[in-house]
Amino acid sequence: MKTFILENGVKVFQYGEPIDTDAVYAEKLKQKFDEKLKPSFKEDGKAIINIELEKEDMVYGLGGNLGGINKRGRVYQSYCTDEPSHTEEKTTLYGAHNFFIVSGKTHCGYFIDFPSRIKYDVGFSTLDSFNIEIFGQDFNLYVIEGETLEEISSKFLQIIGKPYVPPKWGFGYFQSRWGYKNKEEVLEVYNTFKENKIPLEGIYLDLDYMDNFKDFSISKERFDGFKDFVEKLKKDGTYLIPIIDAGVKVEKGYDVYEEGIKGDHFCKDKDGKPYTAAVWPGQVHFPDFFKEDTQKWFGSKYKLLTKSGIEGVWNDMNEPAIFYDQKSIDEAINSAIESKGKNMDVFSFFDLKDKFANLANKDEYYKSFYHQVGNTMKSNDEVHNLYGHYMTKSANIGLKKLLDDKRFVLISRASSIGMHKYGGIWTGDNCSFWSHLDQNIKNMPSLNMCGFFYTGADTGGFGNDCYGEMLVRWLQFSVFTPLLRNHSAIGCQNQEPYVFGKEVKENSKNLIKARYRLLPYIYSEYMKSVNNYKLMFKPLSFEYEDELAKQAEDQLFLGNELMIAPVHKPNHKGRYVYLPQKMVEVSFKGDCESLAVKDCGIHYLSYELEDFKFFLRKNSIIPHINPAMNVKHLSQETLKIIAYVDSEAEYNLYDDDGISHQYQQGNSFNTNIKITRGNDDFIIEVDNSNPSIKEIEFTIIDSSNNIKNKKIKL
Ligand code: MIG
Repeated sequence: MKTFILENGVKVFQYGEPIDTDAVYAEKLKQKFDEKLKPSFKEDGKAIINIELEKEDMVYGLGGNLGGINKRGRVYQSYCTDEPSHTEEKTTLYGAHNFFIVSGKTHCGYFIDFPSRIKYDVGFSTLDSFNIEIFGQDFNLYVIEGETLEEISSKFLQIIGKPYVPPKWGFGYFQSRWGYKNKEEVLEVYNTFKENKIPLEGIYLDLDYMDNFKDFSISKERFDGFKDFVEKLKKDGTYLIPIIDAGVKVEKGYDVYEEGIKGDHFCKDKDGKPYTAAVWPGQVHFPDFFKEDTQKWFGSKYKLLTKSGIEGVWNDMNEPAIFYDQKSIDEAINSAIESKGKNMDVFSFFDLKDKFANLANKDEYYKSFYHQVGNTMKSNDEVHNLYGHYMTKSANIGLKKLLDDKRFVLISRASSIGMHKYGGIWTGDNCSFWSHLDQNIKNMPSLNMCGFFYTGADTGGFGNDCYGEMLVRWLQFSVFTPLLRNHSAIGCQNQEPYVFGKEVKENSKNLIKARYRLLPYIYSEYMKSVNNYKLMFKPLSFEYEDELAKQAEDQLFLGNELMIAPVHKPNHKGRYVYLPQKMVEVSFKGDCESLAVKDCGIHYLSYELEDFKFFLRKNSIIPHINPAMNVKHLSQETLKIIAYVDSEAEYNLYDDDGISHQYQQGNSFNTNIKITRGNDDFIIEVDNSNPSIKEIEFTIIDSSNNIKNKKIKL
């Protein structure tokens, strides 16, 4: 064991010879410490860590896993998996997010930097024991100490580096569906949004646009004239975002396949031949994204899309998902043939059925192909969780070059900590279930803790049939999430905001407009979180220590100003909300807003389908603007302010060009607004460097529900 310290005081315990995972960049200085958690190293090659849990301890983090904000009482695994059924017993989904905080009388954060399987039993088998099984003995353990949960999260964000930043248009509303089968159908979606005056930032293109599921190909039959189509929509500020899958189709004459073979870019089987498995295109090879020249090569292929005007992509199936390999499907087919005509006993029947049912994503597949990691070959299993991470790194490198340093939208399904630098993630194939809306709420702060800021779930649910009430409720929450995308699976009920009748259409439209109204705030909070290593979404318990705050798992702070408390159950006309302090309930109805001061405590508040509500914290200010059909058409000329001022409130509205990487050099606009309560009036001070803001309209409420309106020309 070796020990190090990082500049911000984080302690590192190095066991064995860990593989570089691209997660932590901070410089390590040698220093001696006592072990904080003493792993035991087992003969089977695993390492075990055990943390005793006190009754009051809570466990936070673990990113995109299912379960609560408090992770106690469940088992989780880090092993990126294409798991299309997010039911309660599932332990692993698409991400490997190995950061968590144990919080009770004291708080401590831990990051296990290891690229293969880790199993967390958080007080499941034994109530008071947190048992961690690491499937290897070479890893770094980071111990992050601090006085508060916010301090620990912040220190962790510092050592993993700043999250990916999309262009400002990435914060708009996106429509998506697997099964928009041709240009005409996509155009119809675009036109229907227009006719109904529902804002639309872009449309995601799923597998349907490709020629035979081939990466970097466009179907001539279904998407002829792709470039003109892309450019035409873009003129109006509407972007198309095509999908790219991890596997490259094995097909003679197909350029990506041929180049991949020639350049030795594919993962190898045990005999050193390109590894073959089957996914959407049938047989595929997987690019070996662990090799730098493969990252560069694959990244450069995105040119086929960027040259048509594309400025955003989504990377899918990069766990990597495998439907079957030849050996396993042959075995299944052979046992079916052998059983033909036989009187099978029930167990043989189940065996046969399972042979087919369990073909996808078998453990043995991941042990049977290899990556070049430095100078050695490692089985995918040994470095499994880095595959999607490096695919997204490859796309990031490629797009940055191809788009001349312009920002782009890039999201990935699989991820591990470190990938947050290169792209965002969506939370995969959820369903149109109320419990999955609830899960979406719980995931936001956990994902933030692990560095994933540009994230959101498929609004309305991916699998199963959505219906009007559910879509509206989902939007009432997801209009706050940085990635806002309504996506659904082929074969399910369509769930565009206009398909469920007039009322749902109007309500959805108002909610999407509310997103555009709040965009300056959402963007500002996103950028400040990135720049200052802060969480954008926080559980209430990060600031309040009372029992009700700790249990409030369906309410979140967004920045320091807002608290959100969405309705996530059917047939409700409102909900109980816990206010840990005095706040103002803000309701947007159409273009008007109403404000009401609420005392600290539990309230039953009405929240109807035509409402949009959030809570403004005491002594806080939020900005908003008039909505528009997309970011290109937004104007900040008149900035509007809602403020709840008891004594003094201040807000710094961050803005920048929204398209370049200039923000990294600190090129930004700042509008600092300070409101102080004087004897009989409010004193307003504005310090503004944003040339696009010409006037500010204030609505200020005090603790006695008195409202004042003011206007300032700049
Ligand atoms: O096997 O591309 O999570 O968003 O629509 C399914 C089709 C493959 C999984 C993604 C989903 C996408 C779907 N993909």
